[in-house]
Amino acid sequence: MDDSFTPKQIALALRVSESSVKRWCDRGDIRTDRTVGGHRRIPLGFLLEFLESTNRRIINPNAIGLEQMSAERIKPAAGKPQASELILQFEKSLLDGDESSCRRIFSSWYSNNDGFASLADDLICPVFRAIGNGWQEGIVDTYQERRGCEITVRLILELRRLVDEPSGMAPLAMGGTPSGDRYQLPTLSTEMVFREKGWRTANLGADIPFTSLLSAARKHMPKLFWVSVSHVTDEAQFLSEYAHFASRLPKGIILLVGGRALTDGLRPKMVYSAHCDGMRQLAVLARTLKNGPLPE
Ligand code: B12
Repeated sequence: MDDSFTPKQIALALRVSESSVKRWCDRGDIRTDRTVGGHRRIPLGFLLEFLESTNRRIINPNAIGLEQMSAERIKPAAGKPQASELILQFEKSLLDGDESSCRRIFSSWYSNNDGFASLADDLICPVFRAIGNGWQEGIVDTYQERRGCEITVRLILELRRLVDEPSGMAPLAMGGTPSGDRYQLPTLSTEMVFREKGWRTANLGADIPFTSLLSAARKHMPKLFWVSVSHVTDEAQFLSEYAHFASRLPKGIILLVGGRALTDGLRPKMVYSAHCDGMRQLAVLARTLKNGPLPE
């Protein structure tokens, strides 16, 4: 097999348009060779580099004759070969709305890996990233994305029931997403990680005004309050409302922030006690803080 491909082959393999692939080649996102006649050719190594750096995956390996190749060679950076298979299956099952298949993959991943953090960081997050890219490219319909979220929320809640109820003495972690942010999966995942690490938890849900988040914190006095930020409509308004919230949060409550929308431009303008990029990092923090003293 010739280990280099045309943009059209790559487009079929990734299920994106050929013009997108050509654009990526011309922007240098995918390193590209040229034939004597000036046509673009993408060697396998350069394709793998691109997949790793963008967390994309090959959806249709047959298009580039990769069906013979070991899964190891087409895996995303962090996954095991077996894991990459499950990732592809999970994405397909979510897009098909096949909840039973999604449940099987969820359980299999959960029992073979180290806790919920891996499920969130290594399965849910990359699969939804791919679904988001598919939606952007127009090959995933909006209803497929929404239904995928609904299914995933239900599966997480099913898992939640399996995690032992923490004792009444356990510290409380509470949080949600602010106004305009409708993303349920990140805040629900945050709750799961705390719960697994033995905290009592209260996920307040999505799209809650900062004034109301503050009321909840004052009423229940959790040890930790998380603010999950996946979407910011107006940065100036967000920063002003956040600052008001953070400055009035009762002293001693640990303020944790996280989420895709906390860019390097935004986050330095916020005051908080801790920030995590992902659920694995959060799992370490949750374990460390559980028995630790409250900060001054
Ligand atoms: C599902 C989805 C939606 C759904 C969510 C429904 C629901 N019930 O939750 C809805 C319909 C709300 C939606 C709407 C929109 N969406 Co949307 N959406 C997505 C999608 C496909 C998945 C998001 C998700 O839940 N991922 C799973 C979670 C678990 O992964 P994660 O967010 O990356 O979180 C990880 C880390 O960031 C971290 N983390 C996250 N939060 C927190 C919090 C704490 C405390 C901690 C410690 C860690 C942490 O840990 C997580 C696990 O590893 C993404 C694609 C993508 N790249 O993610 C697009 C995406 C984010 N959406 C996008 C867009 C454009 C929109 C809209 C603006 C569309 C529109 N025109 O209306 C709106 C804005 C919505 C709003 N006002 O909130 C774009 C954003 C582009 C950009 N660069 O800004 C994306 C990237 C799709 C794309 N490729 O174009 N969306």
